[in-house]
Amino acid sequence: MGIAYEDFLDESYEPAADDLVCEFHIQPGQGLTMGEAAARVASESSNGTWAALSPESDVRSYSAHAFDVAEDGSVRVAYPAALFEAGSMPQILSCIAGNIMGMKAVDTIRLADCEWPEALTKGFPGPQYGSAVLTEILEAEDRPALATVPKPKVGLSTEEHAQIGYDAWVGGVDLLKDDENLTDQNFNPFEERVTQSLEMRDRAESETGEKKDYLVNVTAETDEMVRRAEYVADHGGRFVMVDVVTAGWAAVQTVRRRTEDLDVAIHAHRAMHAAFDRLPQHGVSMRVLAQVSRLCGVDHLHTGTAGFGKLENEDTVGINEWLRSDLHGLRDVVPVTSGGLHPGIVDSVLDATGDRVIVQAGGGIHGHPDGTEAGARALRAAVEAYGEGVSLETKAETSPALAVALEKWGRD
Ligand code: CAP
Ligand code: MG
Repeated sequence: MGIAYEDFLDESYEPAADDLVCEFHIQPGQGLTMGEAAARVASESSNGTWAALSPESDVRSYSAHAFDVAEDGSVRVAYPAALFEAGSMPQILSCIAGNIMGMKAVDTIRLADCEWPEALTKGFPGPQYGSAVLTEILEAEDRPALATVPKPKVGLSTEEHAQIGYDAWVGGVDLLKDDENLTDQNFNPFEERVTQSLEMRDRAESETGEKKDYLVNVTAETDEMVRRAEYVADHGGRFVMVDVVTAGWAAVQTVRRRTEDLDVAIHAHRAMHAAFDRLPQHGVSMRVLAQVSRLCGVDHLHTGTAGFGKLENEDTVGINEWLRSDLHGLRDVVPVTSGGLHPGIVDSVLDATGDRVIVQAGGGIHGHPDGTEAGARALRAAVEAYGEGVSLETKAETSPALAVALEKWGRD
């Protein structure tokens, strides 16, 4: 029994319950119809190749099926669960987002969405806490949690960094966060930063009576990243931050396994996601990167500001909905809204994202004309106004810090 390209197209295919079903958007390569290009995608991402094969045994049960081929360029491909090593994200991605990304049979190809069957999902741990962090580790029952990243991103000394953390915490922020390019440099070494910042956290906690914490960037080579996560836990930290795309999914899986015993939650930053998702016709969508992040087990994930702020975002609202939806019993993930955010746009952003999110601002706090503490006060007032159903302008009448922020940055 042979396997040739055309064997992978099956317009009448009905996916089985255990199939991983992927939606691709493709632009066929020169001279190919949609159906021909779709068949090649299904072939190369499962068990076919450019040459027709005649294996002795029947390997067809491991073949993918391309179906629902639409002239607008969308196609669904169903992969039998047996093709995959459940629990290995690199193996799964090598199939569904591997060689096909560079095949000449398609001019462009976008992995837009996946439907994850229970058979694969159960190989992954999912988040340890998910939205339970908002109440189990923090005290953000009835409002979004607030986070801030000191700016300038790099170059501050350890003392300056810890002091900024303290100012932000007492101003009303819940979480200090390291920036993605701050790891272990000479001007602000990792271990010193952790101990000094956590000391400041304890001080801020006892002065404000609120729970405060620190999202420590542990991103590094995998063994070192695990060592850093242990260091954070040993010194009383309850969160680590991992830059998940640059670190790689295997590393994220390792950190998740290790942090199970450490009882620390994982904050996922997503630097470099735009290399995969910015061009809408090609690559891997942020929706799929978010799905992968949840399976691998992060507790928070940056998903953008729904079009407000400084960065291009893809489908923040739909992705947030997916992160909160049921996935065969895995915990949810808290979306983090960030990137050019300031008090004057908090209400519009929260209208789009909902309020079970972490609101993160760097420049929108530290760029406040009266400094970090006032900036934190302004952001907290803006978020509280939203919860109270009061306009930012009305709230600013009793919050001078918010009034200054609105004056400085306006409302968009
Ligand atoms: C935001 C930020 C975050 C981005 C990441 C920055 O700072 O710290 O890394 O939000 O983007 O360095 O740009 P500002 P996203 O608040 O000063 O803009 O959340 O979209 O993944
Ligand atoms: Mg940053």
